[in-house]
Amino acid sequence: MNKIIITLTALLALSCSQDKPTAKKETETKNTSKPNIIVVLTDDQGWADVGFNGATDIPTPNLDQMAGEGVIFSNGYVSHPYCSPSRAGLLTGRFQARFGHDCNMPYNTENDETVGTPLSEIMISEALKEQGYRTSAIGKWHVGDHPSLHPPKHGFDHWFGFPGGGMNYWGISKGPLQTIFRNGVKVPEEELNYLTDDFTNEAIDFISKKDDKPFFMYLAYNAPHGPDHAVEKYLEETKHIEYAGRSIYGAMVNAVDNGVGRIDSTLIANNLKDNTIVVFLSDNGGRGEHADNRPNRGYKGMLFEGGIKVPFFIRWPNKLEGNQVYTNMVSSLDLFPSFLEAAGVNPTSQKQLDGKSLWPYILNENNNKPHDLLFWRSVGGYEYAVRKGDFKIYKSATKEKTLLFNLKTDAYERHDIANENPELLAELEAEYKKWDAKNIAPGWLDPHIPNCIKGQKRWEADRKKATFKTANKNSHRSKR
Ligand SMILES: [Ca+2]
Repeated sequence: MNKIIITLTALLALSCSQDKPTAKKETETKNTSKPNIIVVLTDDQGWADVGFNGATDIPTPNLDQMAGEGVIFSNGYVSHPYCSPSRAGLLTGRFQARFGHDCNMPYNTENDETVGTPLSEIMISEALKEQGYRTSAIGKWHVGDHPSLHPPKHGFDHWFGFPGGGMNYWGISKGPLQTIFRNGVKVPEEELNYLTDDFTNEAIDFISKKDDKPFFMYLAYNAPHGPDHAVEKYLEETKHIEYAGRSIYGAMVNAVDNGVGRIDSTLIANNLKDNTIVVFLSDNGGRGEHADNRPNRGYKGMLFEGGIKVPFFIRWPNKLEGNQVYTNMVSSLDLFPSFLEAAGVNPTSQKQLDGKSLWPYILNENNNKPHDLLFWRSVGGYEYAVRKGDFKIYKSATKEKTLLFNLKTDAYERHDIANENPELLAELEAEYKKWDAKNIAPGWLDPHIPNCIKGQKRWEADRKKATFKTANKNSHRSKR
């Protein structure tokens, strides 16, 4: 057995709370036919906010079961620490800096067709459509506000969701970016109950349609991104969490888990489970409040591990054995070439792709690492990071320094070893420059830089406040 594949213990022999029909293998689609593909993307979910990564407070029984039936990535990264650019990378299979998609779309203006992932970029949906797939995008879009950049223009046959970066969970319309559309037509608000459930229902409808074609579904829940809205059914599941904010956040995660479980039951009921690839991941590290990124430092927006390392698994019963953890680093950019290969296309035929097909690695056919190096660039290099093996540099704007960490001995990135290792620092800086030479400047800017500066100032002020001595010091002492 490959030493980098570790068989999971009973930890992952987790039971599922749902009753599921037993799959009848003999009626399954033949192994040789093109697999269906579902990407479940969550929004701002922390690394440790799933049971399969150690959460003990938020119940995610369905995700845990499915992760246990596939391969969990313990060093799974996205290509950007926040929403829009990360999605642009995932959907195109390219470092989004290649086409200047370094920032979220500006919030305060009406954006035109020049702001977002341009149509000249090929998305997974388009490549799979060429291979005979029917394609669906459900949930949050956020890679192009303008109608000329919406999912139907990027190769999706079916679209149900909202164009912008966030929205209330009740489906109440507020301008064109926060309105639920189905194939470009506004969905009446009375048809919507709770978006997480609404997205699940739409996904089940799409999967259940009888069709000879295989399908590709990009199911991008906006949960557990703010605003913090939940319904009683899910709040009931997290009522043991005493910290109210996390109990609501946990309910939002539980709603996703419930949805994914219902989708899995649908796959089983339609004899599709064995030949359907299901990938689950978050679009970036957990949000600053209520999420848990431990054992990683930092959160969404930062290039510490907490901003870019995400809960991530892949399941394909026809090909992949379950109970595996793959520990080498992989990227969300690897999904596009992996899907192409699964659909029977040589992934190297698409020269623009930056990722690698993961099948040879996770099927134990190739014992090398998929990546020697991974790179991150935020807002045109305002911050950047490079990971090579166990080492990582992080040019942190807020810390005003390029930090160097050994992730093998210091998973939490507590000890900056840059000063003691100038040669290694210089080597990784040179790798960044070489990689960045192929990128272009950001096509537009967002408020990330002022937000980072504000966040750092608030952090410093809070810590300083903690040192203020109060006049009651002596009286407090005398009481003891
Ligand atoms: Ca996000």
